Amino acid sequence: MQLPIYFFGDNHFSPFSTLSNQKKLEKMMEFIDLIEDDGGSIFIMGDFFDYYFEYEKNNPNYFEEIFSLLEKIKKKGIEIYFIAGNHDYWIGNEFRSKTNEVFLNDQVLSIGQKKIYVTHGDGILSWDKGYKVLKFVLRTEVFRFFYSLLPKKFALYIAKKISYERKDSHKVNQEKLDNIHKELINYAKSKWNEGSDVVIMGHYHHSFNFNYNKKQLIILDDCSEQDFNYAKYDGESISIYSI
Ligand SMILES: [Mn+2]
Repeated sequence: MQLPIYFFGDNHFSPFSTLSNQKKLEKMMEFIDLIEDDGGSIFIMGDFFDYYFEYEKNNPNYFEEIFSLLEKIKKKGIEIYFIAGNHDYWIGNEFRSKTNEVFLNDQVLSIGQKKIYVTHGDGILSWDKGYKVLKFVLRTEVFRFFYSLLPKKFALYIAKKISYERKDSHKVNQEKLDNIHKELINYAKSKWNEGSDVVIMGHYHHSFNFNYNKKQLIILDDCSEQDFNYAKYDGESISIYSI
């Protein structure tokens, strides 16, 4: 993996052609223009797509524009890595071919001076026990097989419903937010104890940066129409930016 590494995610590109999608795509192009001279790698932290399910054949091309952008990025010599989020773990060979490498599970990057633990961030909170079971079921090959038998239109309808409800769940009050941070800091501590210096995640759609004894927990905000949030790791330190 080439340095510098740019981490971002939660773009939630929709399979439906919308104005919001277009604006997000323009923001992402702005970001690519900014970094392309330095080369390096982009590390997409999951939920890049709001809904993604790749069929074995006759795949609908909902994401043609995004795929061609990824191809352009790769041609510029920038490497592309991707870790699956809860909205886009049904990736397949077509998406893989646009990237350098795709990860379905958490990763530890040992490049430069720091060890970086990368996770999308879902399934960590202790009160999310039901979701942890669901996460396991949704990721099985059996589920994937039966889901792929559904008419594509119907599958898309389900996806729209799920996506809408999940978005709503991101609206939380300060007390809930404090509790979430407490749990995520504890989670980060367990990774720091295993030797990682930085724990980086997305998923929670807000920005949080916690430093403790030279160790760091970074929660990246999403990449919306207005703001493209990212972290840059140059091999020595990791900093957070927004454009
Ligand atoms: Mn997520």
